[in-house]
Amino acid sequence: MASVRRDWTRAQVCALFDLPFNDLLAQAHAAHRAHHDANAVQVSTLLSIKTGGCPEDCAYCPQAARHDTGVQAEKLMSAEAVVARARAAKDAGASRFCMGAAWRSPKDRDVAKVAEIVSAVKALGLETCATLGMLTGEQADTLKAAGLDYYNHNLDTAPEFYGEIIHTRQFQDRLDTLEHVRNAGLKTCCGGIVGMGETREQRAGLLHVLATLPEHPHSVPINQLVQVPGTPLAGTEPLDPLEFVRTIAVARILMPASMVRLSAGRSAMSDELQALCFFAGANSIFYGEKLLTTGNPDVAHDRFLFARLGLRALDGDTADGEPHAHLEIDHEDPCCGGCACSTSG
Ligand code: SAM
Ligand code: DTB
Ligand code: SF4
Repeated sequence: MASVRRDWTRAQVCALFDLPFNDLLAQAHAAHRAHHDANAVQVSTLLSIKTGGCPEDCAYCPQAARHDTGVQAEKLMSAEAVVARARAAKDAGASRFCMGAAWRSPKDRDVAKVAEIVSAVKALGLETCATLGMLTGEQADTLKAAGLDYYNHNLDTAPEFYGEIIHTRQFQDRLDTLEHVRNAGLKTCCGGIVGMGETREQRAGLLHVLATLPEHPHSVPINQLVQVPGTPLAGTEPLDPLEFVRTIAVARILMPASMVRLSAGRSAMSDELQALCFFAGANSIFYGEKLLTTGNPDVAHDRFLFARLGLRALDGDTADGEPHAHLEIDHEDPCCGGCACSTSG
């Protein structure tokens, strides 16, 4: 089995990006097969438990209060309402439930409320993930004690590009929270966004930081920018789709044992592009018709795509031990017919 290294140099990461496409994909797919079932994909469902009104100025984000995007600010949902959504996600086939909140950094009383929500969702038998902004060490401990499995906190882009995208916090703030999360014994979910006008060198820079953290993130979400009107990044030149595949492939080679998530942006991708991403090493997706505030492919469409590719949904991740039982997906399911896909009726 290919070894898991944390001593990559940035030049080595750039050299991977520059490989001929077929050589890069062959190397990535071999790394993928050495560490994972190549036909199994972990599925997470996202819910925005506290929406909009965020004081940060992340240029990509529809939830920043200062961006006029039409997102209505809503306060933290009740535990009962979140549990109802988590139960529905589980019934639809998700194994992990990710709860997102548009906070810069939650107050201790917010964390206490989220801890209650986490315990209730965990009791359904789902893996739990939360993304709440910057945390203190004590707050991370509180969430761990409540049964939280994963904390999502993205580095989002290369250190040298960060200041062009976000002005209200520093790259180092993100690294500090990740340290608190690791120290609490939580699993980390950490990745970034591509298609924000960064260079290839900067995409390599983001992956280089991720692959040289004190431990590789358990999950690495690779988001393609969802361009939302009213955000400063709306109108950015879209990334070449094959460059997106390269980014997935390089992430897979650098962090071979991690789950690489084909994250935001799938609604704008063809099935064929997603298939190439799965071949390049993506083995996790967000499943369900909504991300936080923007759309995601229809569940029926994803089930049909899985059937066409012979993919199975994983019940839990395989990154840390035994494979888990597979969920049933009916391979006779037709596509929804309601979406614009080329395979619907
Ligand atoms: N406020 C918390 C934070 O920033 O960590 C948690 C929620 S925030 C919405 C979670 C992540 O969503 C961001 O780090 C970013 O990677 C991703 N995200 C936000 N807007 C996006 C967009 N328009 N396209 C792609 N990813 C986006
Ligand atoms: C991640 O890396 N991507 C997700 C999740 N972690 C929280 C969020 C994507 C958000 C896309 C824009 C929206 O729906 O508001
Ligand atoms: Fe706030 Fe998170 Fe959006 Fe940044 S990405 S504006 S911190 S919700």
